[in-house]
Amino acid sequence: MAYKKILTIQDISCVGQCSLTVALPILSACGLETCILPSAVLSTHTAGFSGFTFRDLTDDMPAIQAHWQKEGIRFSAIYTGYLGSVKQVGYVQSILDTMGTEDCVRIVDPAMADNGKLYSIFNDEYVAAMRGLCASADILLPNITEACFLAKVEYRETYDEDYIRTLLEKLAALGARTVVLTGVGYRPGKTGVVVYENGNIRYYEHDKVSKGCHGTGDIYASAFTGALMNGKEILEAAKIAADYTVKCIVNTQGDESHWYGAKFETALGDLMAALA
Ligand code: PXL
Repeated sequence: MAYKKILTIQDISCVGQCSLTVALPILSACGLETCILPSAVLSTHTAGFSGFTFRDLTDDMPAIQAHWQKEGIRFSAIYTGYLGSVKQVGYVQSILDTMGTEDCVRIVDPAMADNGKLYSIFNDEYVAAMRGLCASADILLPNITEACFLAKVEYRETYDEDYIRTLLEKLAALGARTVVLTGVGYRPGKTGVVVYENGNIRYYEHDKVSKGCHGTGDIYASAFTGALMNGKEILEAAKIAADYTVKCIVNTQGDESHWYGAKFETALGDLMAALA
């Protein structure tokens, strides 16, 4: 495989096992040179800790991009996650549109919501900005809550295949070529991932671990990007990422002191083996 340089844009939560502290090691383990653009620096993530600090890095972005442009730096993939502000979404859109190689894959994880609710720092204005970013994505990687906010569809805990198809059609209309929708389960004890392209739906069902963990969306998106950039076909990459994420959650079960994230390091060997 040709050596690939990829860029990931998301926050640094110094403690909490999410975003860049997850993406960087996972992508490196997948054999990819991983460049980062931190969207913000937080003392911890925002889901369960209180009193966290938040340093927004929006205003640093144009100069960083300009320097990379001057150096002729280009990326084979650009993968975005949790961003810091509405204004920043515009800068990230410019990076997606201009900083890729000719065959660059643009992956947007609209990391902003879960379990029917937006994360604490986000609002409707941010959701509207995210809708714009979807148009620059080759692959959009939402969970069902994010998909509902983006597509303006009512969030439901239980649903059928027609509901999911409508959701996917509305999401695709925002402009992404492919949608990979996570956390789709039609039966008790099961969940899965749906790949939607050109009106076609493919589905990978797997076991649902009863108690989920924070940060698993970031683990999933990072492993998916790593597998895809190792030449795996989209559904195969979606499966590899799902199996890896399930292992990370299983390996974290029962450790109450580790409520804030998943022990993704413990299963990196399995991920690397799946790519070999
Ligand atoms: O895992 C998503 C995520 C990323 N970054 C920060 C978060 C969260 C989820 O809550 O708070 C700062």
